[in-house]
Amino acid sequence: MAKIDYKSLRLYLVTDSTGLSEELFLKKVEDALKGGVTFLQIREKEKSTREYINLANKVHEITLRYNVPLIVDDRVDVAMAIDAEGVHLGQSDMPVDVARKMLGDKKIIGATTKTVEQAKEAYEKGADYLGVGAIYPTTTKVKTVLTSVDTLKDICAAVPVPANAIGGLNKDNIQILKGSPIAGICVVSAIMKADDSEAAARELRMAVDSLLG
Ligand code: TZP
Ligand code: MG
Repeated sequence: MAKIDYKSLRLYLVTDSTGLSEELFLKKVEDALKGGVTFLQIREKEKSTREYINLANKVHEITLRYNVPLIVDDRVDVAMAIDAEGVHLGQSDMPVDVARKMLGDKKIIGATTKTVEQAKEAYEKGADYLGVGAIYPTTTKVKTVLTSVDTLKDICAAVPVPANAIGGLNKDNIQILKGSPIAGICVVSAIMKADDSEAAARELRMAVDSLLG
């Protein structure tokens, strides 16, 4: 059986705790899940390992209640420490095949890819899904370049694993993805920066459901 149900990638929230108290951050995470987020990645760039593990454990308690997979950005050690459902690896992180050896076959491994070549390599090394972007410029702190929708389509056609679009996406601009065989979208700000993260997730979920059918 496939580890990931294709539809579970539909609305993928990547978290950002910057500027939020822990209490408000955790509330936003839970609100987002109430609003219809289907997949969740904890992404922390500034925290110490201990802080990352502490926060990830708290997020995991919430995601388990909503039956939504929790993926840890970059850090295979943190993912193992909290028994997360998986890890997400960028092009400068641990190679996918190395992570696969450490995590075993049951865990989910996602990979960021911006070209068909990177996508094929990630798939061949054992990635379960791909994140592709940035589709639009992003205000989230990330080193990235833009990826065209044509490249996104080429990636979807080149590999049998599901791919999600990421980067600057919100309910008003995802029409550009119409006709791309993506599994879903990944967002940070559209939900994390919304005053009401539950309402934002709900509206985004409706928009992505109507986009992808
Ligand atoms: N990778 C490519 S763009 C991006 C990441 C992590 C950030 C997306 O954030 P936002 O706020 O949805 O543009
Ligand atoms: Mg990374």
